Amino acid sequence: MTGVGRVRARANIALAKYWGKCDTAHNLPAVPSVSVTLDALVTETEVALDPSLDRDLVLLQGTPRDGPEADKIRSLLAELRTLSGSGVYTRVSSHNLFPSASGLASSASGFAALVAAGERAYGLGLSLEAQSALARRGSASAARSLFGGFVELPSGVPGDGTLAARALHPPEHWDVRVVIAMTTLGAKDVASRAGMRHTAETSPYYAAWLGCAPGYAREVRDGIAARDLERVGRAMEASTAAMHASAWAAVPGVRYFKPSTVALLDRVEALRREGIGAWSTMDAGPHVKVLCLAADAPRVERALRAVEGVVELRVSRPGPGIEPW
Ligand code: 2P0
Repeated sequence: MTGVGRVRARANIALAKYWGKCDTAHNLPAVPSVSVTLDALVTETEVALDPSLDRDLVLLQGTPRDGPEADKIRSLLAELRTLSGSGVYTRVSSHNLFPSASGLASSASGFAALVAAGERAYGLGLSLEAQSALARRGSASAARSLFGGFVELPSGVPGDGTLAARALHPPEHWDVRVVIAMTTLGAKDVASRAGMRHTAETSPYYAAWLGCAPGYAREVRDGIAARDLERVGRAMEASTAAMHASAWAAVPGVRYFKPSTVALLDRVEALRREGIGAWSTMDAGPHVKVLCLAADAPRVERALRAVEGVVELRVSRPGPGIEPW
């Protein structure tokens, strides 16, 4: 047993979206998703075994936490403890180097870093695939953050808890950028998990979402393999729109848009009319992420910075998977 694990993980952005589960108990996605891991959105986590503790101590951004988020963390640590046969609790300290819980996928990098640091602390020597399957139980999108570059998480089969993400291409496969335009730095109103559950339970468009999502994921995957930005961009925008339409049609509606969100989506369309290959996506929050070629990123960044309501911008290249620090 090594006693301490320190891991850096990065958030990822889904180019084809996950929204809805086919098995809530195992946290299995109902649709396949495809993502790119983002170099610029980093979480650093340390897990240290501490024989003096009688429960896991969870510090997020330096502050001790309890409540549902800490419970999810403790339940993953309990899994790792069971696998190790150890009875020793841990002190967990995790820092997001970007705004948390506002639609920037902090749960993805957070749970990926937690599982990877925890399995090192307990000296388990788990495969990346096994770590990905464990991280998925914390947050399905976290399964993808174990890997760098372009990553796929297939849809689940109810009852099969082994589902993991897999790497499709390394970061250097394609020199694209994701320009992240943040429209607020606060936490979002409706957490992803609650939003997708409510969509599945009440939206008349949820069935339509389940019907179209696998085709968009295939198109995104094939477009990435061919480095075809327009093909990826069209399918990504369609996936985003279908996901959000299903949520919006829930009763009552789950709507993540702010006025500045719509202004950004309009600006991206206008950029295309100006001849720039820029394509937008959104997650469970009001920010807009724009996929473009590296050479166009400065122009895209300038254009988005001028949109009213944009409070911060980051430009990210495809990033690596988990790494020790
Ligand atoms: C995604 N999102 O594919 C989609 C697109 C948000 C919109 O995965 O319930 O935190 O913990 O598995 O992974 C966010 O949902 O949800 C998410 P749970 P998660 O990136």
